[in-house]
Amino acid sequence: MTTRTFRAPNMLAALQAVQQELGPEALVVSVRQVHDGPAWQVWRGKGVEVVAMPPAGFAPAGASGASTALRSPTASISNAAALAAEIARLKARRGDRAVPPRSASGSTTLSAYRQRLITQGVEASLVDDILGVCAQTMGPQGLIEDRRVRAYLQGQLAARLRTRGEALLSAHRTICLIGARGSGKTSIAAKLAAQRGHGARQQVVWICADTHHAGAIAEARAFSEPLGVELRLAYTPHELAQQAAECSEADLILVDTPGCNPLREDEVAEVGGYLSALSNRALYLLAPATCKETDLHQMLAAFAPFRPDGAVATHLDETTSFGALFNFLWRSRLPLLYTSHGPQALHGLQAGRSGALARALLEGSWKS
Ligand SMILES: Nc1nc2c(ncn2[C@@H]2O[C@H](COP(=O)(O)OP(=O)(O)OP(=O)(O)O)[C@@H](O)[C@H]2O)c(=O)[nH]1
Ligand SMILES: [Mg+2]
Repeated sequence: MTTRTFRAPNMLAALQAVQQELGPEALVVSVRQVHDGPAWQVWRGKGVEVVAMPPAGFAPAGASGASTALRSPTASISNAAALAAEIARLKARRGDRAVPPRSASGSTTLSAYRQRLITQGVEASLVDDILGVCAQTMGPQGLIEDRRVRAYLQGQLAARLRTRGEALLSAHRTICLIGARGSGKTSIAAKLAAQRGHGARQQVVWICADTHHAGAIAEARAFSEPLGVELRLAYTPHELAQQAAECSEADLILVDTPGCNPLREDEVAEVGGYLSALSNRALYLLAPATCKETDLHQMLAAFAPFRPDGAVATHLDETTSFGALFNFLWRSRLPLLYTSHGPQALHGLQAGRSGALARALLEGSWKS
């Protein structure tokens, strides 16, 4: 009887093609790895070739694009379960990850998502891990449904991130904001003051420790006064400790620090001096989504001895690329505490949601 040859990027896809062409009763006569063929070079330059025969009395549904060849059987695999076992054996021997299959339409569903995530800048090895798990878990039918694949990938990406619940966040009584110049420290102080003071009617005190840079005090005043938030100034770490001690009744103390270049020891030491002055404080590291990943790690490394509690992602509305931020949070294991997506003091602050960042990676834009 005539055998037919099916080539695909992986075993599951090959099996799916066999079943589509020859029906579920098809007889698989051989399976082998192949190393050529441009269709799957996007993955690893390897693919799978399955030779199968239609069952007795099989009537083909119509013409197909698959190549046909006469072959003698090279293996005695006669059903899908046996093939699956053979697949597992071959994979284990090869030490390879599962490779996403092609959809029936010919376009590679997971390949498109891979391209999207790589373009976003997500670490390639992580992308391949997630897609491999997706391919194995969802099966050929599930992979054809874009909606399901997307939801699955979003869940997998989100699972790589850590966040803190609202209850834990509201338990932070003294919050120090640190970060590069322009990263959004003062804006986050204003947003938190608005949310917790204006919104939740808590007593908020704003301590401005950024007292040496031109305009910083005036800016702090411009934000705090309309919000009815008490503003205090700290010119030295000692003054900061005193000011904080005097506000022991406040529900929330916000400490805005000077912008810092992590490559400048003197600047790190200056901010570090303020942080050391407070014994019981939460430390929020500002992480602009517009920053390179290495810059974010540099900042974290500079302040690691002060044990940051988490990151506040800012400027999310100013980019279409979220891979650097994602990689940083994933690699550092730093919880995403808050997100900011706008310059306005009263808007654009949300508790960190891993799903929202995962979604931004897949959609290329931030949705509040
Ligand atoms: N679009 C957008 N703009 C933001 C966001 N956060 C802050 N900004 C703007 O970015 C600029 C810098 O923000 P600041 O809050 O002053 O930053 P900073 O870290 O206090 O800066 P320095 O005090 O100079 O170190 C301001 O114009 C803000 O309005 C955000 O999430 N989205
Ligand atoms: Mg500032």
